[in-house]
Amino acid sequence: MMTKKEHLLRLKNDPVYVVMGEALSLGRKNTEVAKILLDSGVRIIQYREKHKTWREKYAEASEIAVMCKKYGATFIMNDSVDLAVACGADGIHVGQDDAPVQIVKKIAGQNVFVGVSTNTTKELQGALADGADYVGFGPMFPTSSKSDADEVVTEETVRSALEFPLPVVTIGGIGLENIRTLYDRGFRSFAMISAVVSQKDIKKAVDDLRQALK
Ligand code: TZP
Ligand code: MG
Repeated sequence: MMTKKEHLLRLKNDPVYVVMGEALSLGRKNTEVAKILLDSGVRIIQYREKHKTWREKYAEASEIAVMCKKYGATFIMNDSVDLAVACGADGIHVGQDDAPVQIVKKIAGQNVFVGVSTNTTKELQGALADGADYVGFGPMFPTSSKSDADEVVTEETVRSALEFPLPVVTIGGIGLENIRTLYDRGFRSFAMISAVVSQKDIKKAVDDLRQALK
């Protein structure tokens, strides 16, 4: 079993973090996509479904969690602490309107790591003060994958993110055409939905993204 520390080290060192979303997966089921991701070498997977029922989410997320364990991959649940605990997720990712970090830790325990979505310097500072283990930061670019996405981060906020003491996982509109620019700017972790799960050949998409960072 991997420890929380090992999962967090991976967040720092493995640039590819894939967020799943069935509506964007070209008709493939989340469980199917998860298997392809794992076979493509993806080791950080977030389960994110906004419109399924609790039971639907539980059924597929627990299946994916088992697959991730088998591959030694890191499994992160979006939004719901109860689903994360029920599935045995390694981490939980919460937004600014979800349960605060302290509450997440109180419910899920100290062995689960917690990521918080941030869009401003104030939110970055808040996540640090609250005890987050990593932050999601973005949107870096416009995206249509999230209906209620914030504005693209400002240049000033990018500078605070680059000096931030926790792992910073950039998100929003990231793909083959811009990942290298973010890397050259100093970012080291990239969360992507459509650039991976909306590609017909997911393995090739992942390989190309990793190649762009070499
Ligand atoms: N949070 C901020 S932007 C975003 C989320 C979940 C969507 C990212 O999707 P894509 O397809 O990688 O732009
Ligand atoms: Mg959320």
